[in-house]
Amino acid sequence: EDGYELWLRYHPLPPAQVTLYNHQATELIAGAATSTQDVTRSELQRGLSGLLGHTVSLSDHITHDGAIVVGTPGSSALIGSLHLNTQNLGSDGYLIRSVMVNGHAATAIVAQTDVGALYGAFHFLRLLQTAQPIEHLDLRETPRLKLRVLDHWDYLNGQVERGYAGASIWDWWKLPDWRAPRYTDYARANASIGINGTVLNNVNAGAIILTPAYLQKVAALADVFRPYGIRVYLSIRFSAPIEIGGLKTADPLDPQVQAWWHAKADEIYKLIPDFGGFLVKANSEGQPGPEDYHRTHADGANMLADALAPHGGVVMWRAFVYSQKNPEDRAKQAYDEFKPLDGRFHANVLVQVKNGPIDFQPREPFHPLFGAMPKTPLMMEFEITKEYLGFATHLVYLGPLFEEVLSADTMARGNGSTVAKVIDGSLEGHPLTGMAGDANIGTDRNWCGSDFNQANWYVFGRLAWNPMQSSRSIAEDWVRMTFTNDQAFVKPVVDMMMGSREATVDYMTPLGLVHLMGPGHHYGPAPWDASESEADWRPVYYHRADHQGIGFDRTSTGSDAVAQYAPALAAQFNDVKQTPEQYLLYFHHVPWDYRMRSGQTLWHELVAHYTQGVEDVKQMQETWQHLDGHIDAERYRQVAAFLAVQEKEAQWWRDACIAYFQSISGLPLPPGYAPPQRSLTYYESLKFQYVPGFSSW
Ligand code: BDP
Repeated sequence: EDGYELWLRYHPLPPAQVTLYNHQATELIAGAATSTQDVTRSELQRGLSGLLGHTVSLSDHITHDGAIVVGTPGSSALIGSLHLNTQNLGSDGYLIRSVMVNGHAATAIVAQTDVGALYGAFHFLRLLQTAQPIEHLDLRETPRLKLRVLDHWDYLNGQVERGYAGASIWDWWKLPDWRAPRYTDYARANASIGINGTVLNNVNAGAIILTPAYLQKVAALADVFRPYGIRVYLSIRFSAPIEIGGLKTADPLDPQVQAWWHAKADEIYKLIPDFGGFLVKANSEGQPGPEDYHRTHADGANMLADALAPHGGVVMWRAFVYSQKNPEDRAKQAYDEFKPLDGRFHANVLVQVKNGPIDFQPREPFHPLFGAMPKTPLMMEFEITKEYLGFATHLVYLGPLFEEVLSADTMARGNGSTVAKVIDGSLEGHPLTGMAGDANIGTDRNWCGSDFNQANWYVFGRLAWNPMQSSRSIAEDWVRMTFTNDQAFVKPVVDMMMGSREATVDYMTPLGLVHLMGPGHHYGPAPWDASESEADWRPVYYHRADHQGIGFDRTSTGSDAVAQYAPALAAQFNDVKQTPEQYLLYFHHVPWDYRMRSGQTLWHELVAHYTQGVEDVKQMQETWQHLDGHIDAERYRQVAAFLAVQEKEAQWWRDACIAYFQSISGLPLPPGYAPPQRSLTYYESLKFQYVPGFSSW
């Protein structure tokens, strides 16, 4: 098996399971009057016949016990006659109910819209795939977030920024004439987890995507995705009116510029009536933006929003601003620029905020903008691709990272004001809500560069549907669907996944350290590095280790970044004793001999964490070794090989970081800890060329 099927792996279930399910899957009653109904019906046919090993016949009325009926009251008289309460299901929700119809037991998958029914069908298949009972069903699901979107960092030349799974899956050259079958499988996978939007191109956008030839290509993709309830969005270049419009300016308050964007929006919607809208990275890392004209982010976002509003489109305006405005502490910039703009954005703008204030690190505190802009819908941005967490080869399940952020308490409206409640709109009553994930998808046969990376795409979608879910239960579903229901496999693998992120934090950046990765490419350790042109791209800027101690002082006597959090949290983070130790060096510069809660010195614990990270990876390898034979050899072997890479690189991380920090602290290793295998000079001498996702753009 090569992993292409992802979690939609409809292989025959064990015979005992099939016998049981056969009673509840005797026939399928599903309309095919619309394209969405059509794909729903074929997915159920494909899934059921794959899982049960025989074709489930189609019927237009119920003739046996065990029928499966799918659709909406509006499109099916049979479903209408069931009088199920479909109120409040909204556009995407669904019911799955065991019902009696004319004396026959049946399962009804019912929604108000075709897309809702499609989501219900995928959920029903998941029940079979994960070996759940299906005879007394009473399920009701509605998404908590409206926009559930993948952001592709794909360039039109086929490269994927921070992509570790091959090239871009969009074959722009052959579009619009050739619509690769893979696009349909991509849509199926996304719809199966509720993803309903895709931004096709990189946030570092060129203007070309907005030219007529490319819009035709975009429209072809939109046609493929439409039956699956997926809208396309585009990243736009703010200066496009100059580059492809022949204007002299891109000033958002200039009437000609406004007219250009209005006309561009009209042109797009003529081709793509359900176009989603624009994603914008402006005045960040060299991108153009409204500040080039002394206008604010709100001026820029609103100008685009006004052009899209007549068509129902939205603007996702990123808060990831990053320039040399806050040299003292880069962590503060987004809050400083955006907080004053709260209330100034038009109704169809979402401000898209990365989960943490630095940049998708293995661990950092939640972004202080969450809870700080009550009048603005804030959209979460997670990075699914593992730019800072070992690329494709390290096994790191991101569910616990996402869950940690979503369940963090902003205290914006007292206890319980979690980030999840900020982004689902419930805290401040926003109807427009969303979550974006920077995709980890490429042309590799297994889509994501490794089998376990698929779990990160999966958990993102499931959490975007409901950010209150537990990442463990999602991992369990994924393992069952992707590999097997064999409990002897499921339990240890889920445990391994759940511990994998903490292991990575330990061998890369424990105790609140961030951004120790190699310059630019972000591969491997380089805590010594000071070569980058910008101060806040350099690891030494972040850890600030000196002979006395280590850590970034963000307290009131330091950069005062703590003040960007709600007062109760600010007070907690300001106090070294109250700060959770996992964020210690993020908020405080602490002496090497500082006593930790364990009674050990900081230096001792730092070494202990680095060492523990390596031990944990060894443990993961051992767990996997015991599982040989439970799954196919092809996937088994690749995971085993990648775990060996991870072990080697965890050791490298540990040794390089300990060697470097020891050269600064001047302290001996605590007793019982092995010295680094090589010298600091050796680790510093390592250079990397053609690193994936980086070197060629
Ligand atoms: C950084 C990545 C860079 C992205 C940037 C962004 O290194 O490639 O362009 O984020 O999100 O983490 O805009």
